[in-house]
Amino acid sequence: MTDRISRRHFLQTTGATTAALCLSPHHSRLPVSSVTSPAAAADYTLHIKAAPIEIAPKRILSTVTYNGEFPGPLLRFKEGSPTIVDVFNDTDTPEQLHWHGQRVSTDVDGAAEEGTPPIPARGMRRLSFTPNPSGLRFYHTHNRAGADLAAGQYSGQVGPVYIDPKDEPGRFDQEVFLVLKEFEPALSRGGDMAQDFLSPSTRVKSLEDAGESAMKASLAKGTPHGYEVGYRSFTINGRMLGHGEPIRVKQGQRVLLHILNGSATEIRSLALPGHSFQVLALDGNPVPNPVRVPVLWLGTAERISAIVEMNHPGIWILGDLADDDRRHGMGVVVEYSGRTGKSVWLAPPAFKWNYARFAKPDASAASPDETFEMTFAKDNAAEEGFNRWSINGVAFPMTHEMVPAAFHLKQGKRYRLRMRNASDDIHPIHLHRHSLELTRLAGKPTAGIFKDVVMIGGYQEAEVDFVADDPGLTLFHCHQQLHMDFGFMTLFDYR
Ligand SMILES: [Cu+2]
Repeated sequence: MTDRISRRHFLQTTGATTAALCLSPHHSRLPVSSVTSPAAAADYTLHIKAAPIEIAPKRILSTVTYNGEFPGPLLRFKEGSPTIVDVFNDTDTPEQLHWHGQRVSTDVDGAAEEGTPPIPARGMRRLSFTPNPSGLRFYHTHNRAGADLAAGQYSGQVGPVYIDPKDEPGRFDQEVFLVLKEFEPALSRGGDMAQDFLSPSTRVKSLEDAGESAMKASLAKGTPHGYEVGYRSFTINGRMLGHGEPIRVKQGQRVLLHILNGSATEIRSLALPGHSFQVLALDGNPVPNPVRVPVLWLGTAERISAIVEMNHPGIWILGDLADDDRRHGMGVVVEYSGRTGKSVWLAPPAFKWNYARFAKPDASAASPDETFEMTFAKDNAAEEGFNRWSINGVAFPMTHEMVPAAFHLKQGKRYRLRMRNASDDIHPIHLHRHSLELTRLAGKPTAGIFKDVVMIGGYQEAEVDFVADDPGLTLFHCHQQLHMDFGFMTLFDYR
């Protein structure tokens, strides 16, 4: 990368103007605000395009991908070194590419709601930005899918980003990136799946009463449950369990796993029989207390970086705890050298997932300058059979028009979001372009865990803080595609 940067610098300083880009009539859109020098070479080039992907022998799907691959290529950046990425849209639909977890401008971030220009159909955008903060990030489409299960993140538009920090925490022998993703979605009226893996599990009676009575009233009117999405096939790095390359290890190795839940809608879990995970980072951000756990849980769009000490030789399945999903592909084989035979799955001991486990027990968070209350509610099957979601009673409009911000920030101030979930679903809540510090989970205070997606349990409360340090419209939403597409969004702006 050093060579390319010095070449770019050379071209800029010598005033070279020769366009290195192939500007066909289809590739005419170059937004001025994000252009550096047309003569500079891009560090990465992405093509959004439909392509066949083989998830198992003779099981070939067609989906929209980055560069014809699933997952999209690993983009590796150096913290603080400016980069250029050219994104070509080879489809007939305008696209948004979101740099999830990075602190970038609204012009680059990739959210129409913030005013990011689209990557035009059959056109391109050159994106110029300084990658930060370091750690495991990712890129994905930010298009609304609505009822179209081929669009948005139901497609194959997901790829990992790793921003190399100045100092890598933890010694390791091998680094493995794992992208978890389901394919072949379908709608069902199956109601909600119970999910009781979060700790603390304290529910708030008033939220439960409100949610349950709203649901009862809706069902009493004869309205069926709103649509949910299920999947026929499950993959890690685009291959169903048993059909990809195994993770090949040697006894005594320390393997650093960078795991990304690339799902549009699902929460995932992972265990490796006989092994534990030492969690170094959540959503790419190092945790204060990197303890070992037997099971990992990741809401939609969450990431975990964890070390596994390979000290239990055999042929094992690193897989999802849900038997049905694992049998339909959600797993990858871990193979010790010199071992042969069939891969083995063993269910792990019962274990509850608590983010605060990775915090320093006595840490306390700074006081906020202002606190915003937010109540999340579900209006059963209210939008053509889909559940409609609201924040403080307002469902984000499903239009292409820009919507005014509901919350107003002052630069440099610290804000607390007191989130109250009046539904029985777990919501992976995401804030664009900022980091969230977890300050209270189901009534228990905590501090020092920084994330960009936070799961809030059914009928639970959680509090998260952020510092308004990246001016511009800032999108806040549930990352579950069915929820964000049907109202579960709002905007912050800066005064
Ligand atoms: Cu949600």
